[in-house]
Amino acid sequence: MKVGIIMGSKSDWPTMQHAAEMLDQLGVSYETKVVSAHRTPHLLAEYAESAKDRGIKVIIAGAGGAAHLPGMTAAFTPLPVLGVPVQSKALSGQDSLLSIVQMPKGIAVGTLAIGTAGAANAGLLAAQILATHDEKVMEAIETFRTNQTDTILNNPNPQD
Ligand code: RP5
Repeated sequence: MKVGIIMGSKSDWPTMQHAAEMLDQLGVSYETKVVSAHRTPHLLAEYAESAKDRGIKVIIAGAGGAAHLPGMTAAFTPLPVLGVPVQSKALSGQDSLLSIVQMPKGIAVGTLAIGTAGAANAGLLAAQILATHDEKVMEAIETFRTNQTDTILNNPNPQD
């Protein structure tokens, strides 16, 4: 598996499945797992510390509320970590976004948009990172882009 998709709770899956779907579309292998920074802190350490040796190249971490998961994961691994702020009920994901994006200097987390767009783009960005060393993935991304552009150009009328 090239990408690890982790999330703080099973309740994050409806959001995080968009990252998985994007990777499916681009032919990139991945694993999925619930790993909570708060509820399973030892599992988080074990997962992040072992990820590189297991062959994972990029980690996508989604969490909501006081969303420590991406930052703590990044603290335990030198792999690139992409954080997805899950849309929380109480604060619509503003809490998740600020928790993930405001990393102090020295430990980097690449933060995506709140919700499903962020999750899909995390899958896309993970594939783009892999594509720098994988010509097949690069071709899949270029095809994805071309199809996306053609779909819009071939359907210019918003009323159709
Ligand atoms: C976070 O708390 C999870 O990432 C989730 O977004 C949020 C709520 O979790 P549940 O109470 O639904 O399990 O840790």
